[in-house]
Amino acid sequence: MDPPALRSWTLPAPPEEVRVLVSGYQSWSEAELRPLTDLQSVPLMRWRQEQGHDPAFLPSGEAGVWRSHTLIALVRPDGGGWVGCAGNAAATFTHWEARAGNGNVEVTCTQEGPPTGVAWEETGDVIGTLEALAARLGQAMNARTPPPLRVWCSWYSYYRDVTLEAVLQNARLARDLRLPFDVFQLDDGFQAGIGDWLDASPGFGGHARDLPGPLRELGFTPGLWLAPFLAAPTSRLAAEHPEWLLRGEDGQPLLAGHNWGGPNHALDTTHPEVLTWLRDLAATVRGWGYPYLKLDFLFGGALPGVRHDPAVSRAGAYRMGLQALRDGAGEDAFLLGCGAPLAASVGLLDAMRTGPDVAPLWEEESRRLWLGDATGPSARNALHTALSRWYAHAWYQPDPDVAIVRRERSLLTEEERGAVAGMLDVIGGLRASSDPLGGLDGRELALLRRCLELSPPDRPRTLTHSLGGAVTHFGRGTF
Ligand code: 9PG
Repeated sequence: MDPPALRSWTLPAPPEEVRVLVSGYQSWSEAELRPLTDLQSVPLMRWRQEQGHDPAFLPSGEAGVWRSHTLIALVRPDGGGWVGCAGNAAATFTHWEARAGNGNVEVTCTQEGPPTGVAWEETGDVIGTLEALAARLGQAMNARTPPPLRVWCSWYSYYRDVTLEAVLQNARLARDLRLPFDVFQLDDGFQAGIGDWLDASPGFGGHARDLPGPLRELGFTPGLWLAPFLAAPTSRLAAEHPEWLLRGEDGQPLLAGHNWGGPNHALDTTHPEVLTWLRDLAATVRGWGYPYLKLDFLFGGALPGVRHDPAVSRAGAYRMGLQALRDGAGEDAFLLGCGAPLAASVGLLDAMRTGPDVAPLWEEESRRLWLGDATGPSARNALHTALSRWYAHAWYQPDPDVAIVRRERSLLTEEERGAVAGMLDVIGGLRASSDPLGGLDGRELALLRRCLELSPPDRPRTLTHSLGGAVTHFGRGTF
């Protein structure tokens, strides 16, 4: 049952003239300026719902109804409109719904967790108002915005077949080519299982603790990927500590999405032993020599479920888990979130993936059309989503995901690869690449160097967007 409306407003605007900007729940969720009368995608498959949405506040499936987390903007053709934004997200999820009415638009705001203040403003300048309200939330939650970093990540070239030697080979090449990376980050594939982070996968050809030494010698900061709130049903973690798993009303461990060829469970981050485990895990990998952690699939810590401490809200439970990881990794660790509730992470993470995964192709609409899933990996989805969340600069360093400059094993055209570089420059935040550096020719390397240039973010001048033509006017660029 839906919670009661906290407040509602009737906007005197014809729905067919209004566009809606939603923020989306977590990193991979849909977030773009769209005509209000369009249909907000809702995935047909249940396991996709958990991975892209808040399962307790799914899109309605009705055309003309848009649901958003934390903030929402309704934009008139003249650029003015209405903006709503939560004042704080540390213990409370704030849900917005905009509904096309008969000659007007109905907006309702509900909250899950202890009630907190929300701002609602009519404005002639949606861009400025949204930025100001998002910045206020950032201040209220002590946002961390350290300088951005340039990262090489193993995922989008080696995927789960990554080896210790492949990462070192790329790091040696980066050093020889004087590519300006700060961090070399090992992604998924090194570990024995999801949850079993301390044991090596036989295919990795070594142990993750053996990588930081040589990486340091080559001049790079070592980075490591973890999905610390998940546990595969086949993991040693789940077998040894079934009482740590987050459960549903029926007492069964909850389904926390479906990846790596099977379902996953999530940890109950209000359980004192889980908090100790998370703190020790982060301290252990920090001790191996990793001060940069990419913490992925974090939505698992905020799923609706029956918790050890039932008095803690979902946002509160999620932050208890994050705080344990922060305590273990240390104040000076650089923590990047991914697949993470966006606003509930402010103050505990240094950077955040603000879009779905990149892929070596521009656009892939079949998932949206056939499966109702707007969160599919593509360069266009990743960049447009990150652009549509430009205000997140006040919350942490945005991570728009890696640039792909290689021409081999990529469907991106010359023009699209150039557009990626231009959009990254507009977005600001982290800069990352995953291309195998050995295969790049002079032109590709030149483009990579361009993509790695750190630049301050632009702010949009107008919020113009056409999905078909992939047009967004932001600051300097038109793409
Ligand atoms: C490692 C990868 C990389 C990548 C992350 C994340 O919705 N999904 O089904 C979905 C699956 C995987 C995924 C993103 C979304 O990728 O974003 O950078 O670290 O995990 O497994």
